[in-house]
Amino acid sequence: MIERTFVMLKPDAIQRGLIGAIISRLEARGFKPVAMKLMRIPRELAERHYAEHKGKSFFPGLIDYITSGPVLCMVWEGENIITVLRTMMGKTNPQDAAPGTIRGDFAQQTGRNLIHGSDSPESAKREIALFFNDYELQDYKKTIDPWLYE
Ligand code: D4T
Repeated sequence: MIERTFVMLKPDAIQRGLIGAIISRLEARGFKPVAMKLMRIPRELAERHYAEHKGKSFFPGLIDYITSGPVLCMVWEGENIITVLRTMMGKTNPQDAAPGTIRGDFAQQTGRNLIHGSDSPESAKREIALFFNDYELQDYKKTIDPWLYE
């Protein structure tokens, strides 16, 4: 099934100059960008995005980190992308992430794990609505689509 997912390159990805390296993996896989914007997340929005973690010991550090600099917020589309992207990202703790995954190739610690991707269709819907207006989401065909999907 063709799905959409919310993807965020976190401040460490921007600071380390890894935007291109990470995005090129998604493009090469055949996924389609639907929306992108570089932004500094207001604290209140960060707290809503990570609401499920409120009260946990790492929550304040997580909010400080995610609001510490610009992030690249994106929506990407593709076949079963929610699960496939999570696989491409690797485990939350980069030390457990397999080589060949984004975290397994580029990151070292959970608190600096470069990328966020929605973990379910419900999260994707909620997170896309949190960060984007409808008019910012592009519906378009690519001529290469028949070479990706039979
Ligand atoms: P995100 O949501 O950023 O894509 O990460 P994951 O989906 O892979 O992991 P998560 O929701 O369990 O954690 C969200 C966020 O919190 C940070 N974190 C997490 C942390 O700093 N310390 C911790 O012990 C955990 C579990 C990292 C990702």
